[in-house]
Amino acid sequence: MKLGKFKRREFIKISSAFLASSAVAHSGSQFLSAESAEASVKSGDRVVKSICEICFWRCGIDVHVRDEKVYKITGQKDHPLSRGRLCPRGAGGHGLLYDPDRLKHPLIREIVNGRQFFRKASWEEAMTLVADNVKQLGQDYGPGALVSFTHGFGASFLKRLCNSCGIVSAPSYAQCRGAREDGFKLTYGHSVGSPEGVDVANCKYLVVIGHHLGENMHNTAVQDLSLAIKKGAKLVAVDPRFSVLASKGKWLPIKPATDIALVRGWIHILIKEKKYNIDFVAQNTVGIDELWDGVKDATPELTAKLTGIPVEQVVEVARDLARYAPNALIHPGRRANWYGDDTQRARSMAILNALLGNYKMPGGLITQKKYGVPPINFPKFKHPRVQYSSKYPLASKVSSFEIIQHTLEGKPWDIHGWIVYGTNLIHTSANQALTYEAITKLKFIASIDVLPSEITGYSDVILPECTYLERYDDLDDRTYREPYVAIRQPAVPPMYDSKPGIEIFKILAEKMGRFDLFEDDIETYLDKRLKKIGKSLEELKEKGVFVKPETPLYRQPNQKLKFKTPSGKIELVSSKMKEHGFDGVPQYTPHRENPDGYYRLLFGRAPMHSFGRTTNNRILLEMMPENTIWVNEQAAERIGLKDGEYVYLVHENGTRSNNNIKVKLTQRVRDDVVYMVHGFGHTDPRLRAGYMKGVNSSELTIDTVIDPVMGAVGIQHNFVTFSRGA
Ligand SMILES: Nc1nc2c(c(=O)[nH]1)N[C@H]1C(S)=C(S)[C@@H](COP(=O)(O)OP(=O)(O)OC[C@H]3O[C@@H](n4cnc5c(=O)[nH]c(N)nc54)[C@H](O)[C@@H]3O)O[C@H]1N2
Ligand SMILES: Nc1nc2c(c(=O)[nH]1)N[C@H]1C(S)=C(S)[C@@H](COP(=O)(O)OP(=O)(O)OC[C@H]3O[C@@H](n4cnc5c(=O)[nH]c(N)nc54)[C@H](O)[C@@H]3O)O[C@H]1N2
Ligand code: SF4
Ligand SMILES: [Mo]
Repeated sequence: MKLGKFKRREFIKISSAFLASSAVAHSGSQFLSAESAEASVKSGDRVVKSICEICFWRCGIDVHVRDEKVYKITGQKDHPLSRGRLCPRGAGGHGLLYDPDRLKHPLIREIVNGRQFFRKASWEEAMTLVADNVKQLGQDYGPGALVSFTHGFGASFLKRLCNSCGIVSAPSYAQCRGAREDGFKLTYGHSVGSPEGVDVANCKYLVVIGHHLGENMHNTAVQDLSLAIKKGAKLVAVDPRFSVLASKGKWLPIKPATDIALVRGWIHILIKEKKYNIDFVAQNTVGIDELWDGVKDATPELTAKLTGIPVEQVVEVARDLARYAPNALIHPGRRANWYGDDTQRARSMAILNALLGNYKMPGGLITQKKYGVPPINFPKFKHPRVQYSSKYPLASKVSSFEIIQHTLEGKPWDIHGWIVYGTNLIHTSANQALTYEAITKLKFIASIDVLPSEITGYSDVILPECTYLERYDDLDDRTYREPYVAIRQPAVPPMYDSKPGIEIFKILAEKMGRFDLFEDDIETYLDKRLKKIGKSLEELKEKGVFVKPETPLYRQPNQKLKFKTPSGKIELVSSKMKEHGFDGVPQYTPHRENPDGYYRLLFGRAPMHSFGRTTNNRILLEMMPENTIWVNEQAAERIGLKDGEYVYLVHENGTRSNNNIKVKLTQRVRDDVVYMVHGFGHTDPRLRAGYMKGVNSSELTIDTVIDPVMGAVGIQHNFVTFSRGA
């Protein structure tokens, strides 16, 4: 294919007839409903131990197979991330496997008489086309001309390929937890990690700020929360919305975007009343005096005025934190990129934890370890590389949002091609118009996905990966409180003409003349890795997971601690922040207020869905078929909105949502915000079950405020109103 053949890359909505016909063929016979998952066990059934991929927690799963069909998925007992249980999404994962809308064959964009469409292609043809474009872009435009966007565990093999020749970025840095990770790293010398290094199960007093655990359903994180509640832990939920978590404890309905002011207020009280852990702070931190200078003005009265939380409650929570310390915790949260000052909010939370002396104490912040299976070192590409350097001085990773901007601007270097694996950039990245414009400028896009998600409609080549239930991936060996290594293995062979990522990237490497980047087959590779720790693939396939015996989590009283910060101590005042001209002590700066008649658009998760990746899953759609817009009852009365009616949402800049959304009137949100679950409202009709069901919040997350420290994309300064007209 000639580069830049499609001057205007149109979104291809309906693919050719074969897709429809094969979908029909599979929809009746292979799709299993939730009821059939209840079927009792028969002799001859087999159980395959593997790892879930419906979200990024990676629980251990037992995949139950009968007559070569997956009929049930349950939680692996011995896997530390599932402990025998799954969340509803993991249990309904076979809804993805048997989704009749799955990508089934490689597809290539064609143009005939001005009409663009996808035609079915062989793997040989599709992969040759990808390899030729990759090589050509490199020749014509030099290093960095091709970049990759990846999300999900399966991306490890693409990373192996790209790390040596291109730029890889994931939306989880710019749009999810980047600011949290960097904020904690600046303070403690290490980030929080995923799964988070927190000992919630043993916590006696837990303050959670804008992290609605229970609706955001990370399996063992929720199990730990239930354990803590059972043991009598007190909970405080700081959220403009009465979350499920808020219903289990104290609700502080904070005015949005004022959280730094609240945390500064708490720091003020702890220092003023000398209720912080004076010994711990003296031994392990630097900057307490400067911290006090920096928060002196954050009186309880001012805090109450800024946040809308009554002064007595501000004081009560601060004192309770001190009373329960060191078994008290300010949870670091997860999706932390909100308002453009998020590194500072994360820093403020990190500092408050330090004052409580909860580091490596029951119920506090903990550090975690890997099981530690050494990697196999493959040779690297010796390509010239772009020296990526972010314009944000303390960015620790590549921002996917910045890469999209670079693509559009053509600087600091030329980007002409994207490889997109496992991330639906259209619905994931803020400011859709920017993404569309960047796409128009590109000469080549290849996407690797399991579903015809929106991004694939803009691609030149679509490579259908088989689902996580049909493939091996690399070993899961990441940090956790109980170090473990787990296996993902196929429960059933790949359906249709789909392939595992490892095969796709091996073919691509070979087409680029590299035969030494991958083993001949994945089983040999995994076995070789496991032999390095004296184990075998056979054993891991059988057990599913190896867990290290007890590793100590807590510190001894007065144990000397060392931190990887410039001072070697916890930095209450950050030397690096100061060095780069930022406040060493987090300050609060007021944010934009609602324009008249507009409501701040907030969003979050629902237990039965993961973003847009499950909103075409028939099993999960049965539990939650669409999202709703939560509107405060009094606010609705003022403007005449009725419960259950469908409305369009209109952004301040005039953009209207593609679809309408059902109104849910409730007392559970403040009257200055509206709230929806993110991930609904697919606009690609190939996703037949999820097409136009509800609204996608990303259509309205248009305005961004970028964190000057590390580039986090704040997307919560978007204001909407309602329209009944189509
Ligand atoms: N407006 C708004 N934007 C947000 C958020 C928000 O709340 N609101 N949340 C942000 C957060 S926290 C995150 S983490 C990101 C998430 O962003 P994404 O990870 O992009 O989320 P998804 O929309 O689920 O897209 C995942 C894509 O991977 C595909 N996929 C699923 N399984 C596989 C697989 O096994 N192999 C391959 N190759 N593909 C697969 C799915 O079909 C889908 O196209 O979004 C961020 N963006
Ligand atoms: N079921 C399910 N669970 C998931 C996921 C999923 O898709 N589905 N995704 C996973 C991923 S990748 C992530 S990052 C996490 C995200 O989970 P969280 O970290 O909990 O983030 P959100 O889901 O965006 O929820 C944001 C919460 O913050 C509140 N909020 C909004 N603005 C403010 C504010 O100004 N101040 C305060 N204090 N609160 C505010 C909202 O009302 C909402 O309750 O969930 C994970 N768990
Ligand atoms: S939390 Fe749920 S969706 Fe996420 S990996 Fe575990 S079972 Fe799967
Ligand atoms: Mo996330």
